[in-house]
Amino acid sequence: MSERNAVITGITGQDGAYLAQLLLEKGYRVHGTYRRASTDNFWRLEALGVAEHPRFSFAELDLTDMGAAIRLLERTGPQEVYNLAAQSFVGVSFDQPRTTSEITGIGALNLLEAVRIVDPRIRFYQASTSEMFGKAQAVPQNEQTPFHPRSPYGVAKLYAHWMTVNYRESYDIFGTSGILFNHESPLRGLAFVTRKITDAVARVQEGRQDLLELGNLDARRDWGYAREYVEGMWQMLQADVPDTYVLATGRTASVRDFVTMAFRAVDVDLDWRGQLEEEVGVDAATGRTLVRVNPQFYRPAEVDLLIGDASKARDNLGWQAKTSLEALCRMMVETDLERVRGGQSQ
Ligand code: NDP
Ligand code: GDR
Repeated sequence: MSERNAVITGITGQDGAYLAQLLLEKGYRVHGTYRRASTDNFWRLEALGVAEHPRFSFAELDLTDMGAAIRLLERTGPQEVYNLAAQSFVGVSFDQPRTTSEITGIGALNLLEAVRIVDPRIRFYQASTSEMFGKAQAVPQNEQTPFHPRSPYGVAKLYAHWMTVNYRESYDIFGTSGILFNHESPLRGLAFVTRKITDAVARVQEGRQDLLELGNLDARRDWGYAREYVEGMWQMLQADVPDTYVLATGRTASVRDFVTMAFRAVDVDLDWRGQLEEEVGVDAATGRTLVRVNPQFYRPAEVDLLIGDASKARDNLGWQAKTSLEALCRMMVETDLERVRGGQSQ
C-alpha cells in the first residue's frame, strides 16, 4: 500500500502534537498546519520528536482563509484531514465571540469546502466537543442527547458539527464528528483548569508561588487522557462509514476534587473551608491557605455537569478510556514538578 498522507490543522496544540506522533508511528506522512506568529510555538512537537521527523512537514494555514485551505489540500493531496484547529478556550470565547465564531465555526466550513472542491474522497475529522451539550438535557450524555451550548465556543462548535453532518448527507463526504469530552495531559495549555492546577501545585511545592486562585470549584467534568483520545480520532476515520461518536471516560469529578487530588500527589491534604466566593483550601497540617476562589475566573454562563457515555465508540470501534483520573493527575503533577525544577516555562 502506498504511503498514507494526512493533514492535521492545529498542530501546535495538545491534540495536534499527540495525533501527529501517532500517525507518524503508523507510517503516515503528516502535514501539520500552523498559523504565522512572531514567535514559534513548537515546544510540544519538539518534546514528542515530531518536528524533526523525516515524514513530518509544517504547512502554514490560517483556518479563516478558505483559499489557503484549498491550495493546501491541492498541494499536499491527503487521504485524511483532521480539523483540530480552533479558538478552543471557552472563557476567552465570551470576550471574543466573533473571532471564535470565525475560527472555530466558519474555519471548519472553509476546510469542508476545500475537501468538497479538491477531492471529496478525503476523509474529514471534525473536533467536536462535549461543550455542545452545555446545559445538559440528560445524564450521561451520548450521541442522542440534545444540544444546548452555553458559550460562544460551544455555539461555534455546534455549527461546525452540523456542517460536518450536512456535508456527509449532502455530498457523500466522509465527514466524521468526534464529540470528545475533556482530555488532558502534561501537554495541556496552562490556561485550562487541570494544567493550571498541576502547574500551581508544582510551583507552590517549589516555593515559586504562594497560592492558587480559581473560579467555579463545583463544575464537574469527565476528564480523560489525551493520548487515548487521539487514537479514537484515528479509529473513527478508519471505520467503514462516517459517523458521530462520543469519547469519554464515563466518570465525572469536580474542579475541587481535582485540586484535592493534585495536592495529594505531593502529600498535602487539603481542608476546604467557607462557601462560594469565601471558600478556601487549607493545608490540613499547617493551616496555610493554598487555594482561594476568585470570581474573576467565573464565566457568564457555566456548564455544570458533564459525564459521557462512550458505549457506541466501544461497540463500533473497540475504543475505551483506560487511564484513571488519579493516574492522569499524578502524571501531570510529576511532569510539572520536573519542569518547574528545571526552570522551563511551559
Ligand atoms: P489547543 O488549544 O491546544 O490547540 C488549538 C490549536 O488551534 C492550536 O494549534 C492553535 O494554534 C490552532 N488555531 C487557533 N486559531 C487558529 C487559526 N485561526 N488558524 C489556524 N489554527 C488556529 O486545543 P486542543 O489540542 O486541546 O484541542 C484540539 C481540538 O479539539 C480543538 O478544536 C478543541 O476545541 C477540540 N476539543 C478539545 C478538547 C480537549 O479537552 N482538549 C475536548 C473536545 C474538543 P496556535 O498555537 O497558533 O494558537
Ligand atoms: P472547559 O475547560 O471549559 O471544560 O473546555 P477548562 O479547563 O477551561 O474549564 C473546566 C471547568 O473549570 C472551571 N474553572 C476554571 N477554568 C479555568 N480555565 N480556569 C480557572 O481558574 C477555573 N476555575 C474553575 C471552568 O469554569 C469550567 O467549568 C475544555 C476545552 O479544552 C474546550 O476546547 C473543550 O471543547 C472542552 O474542554 C471539552
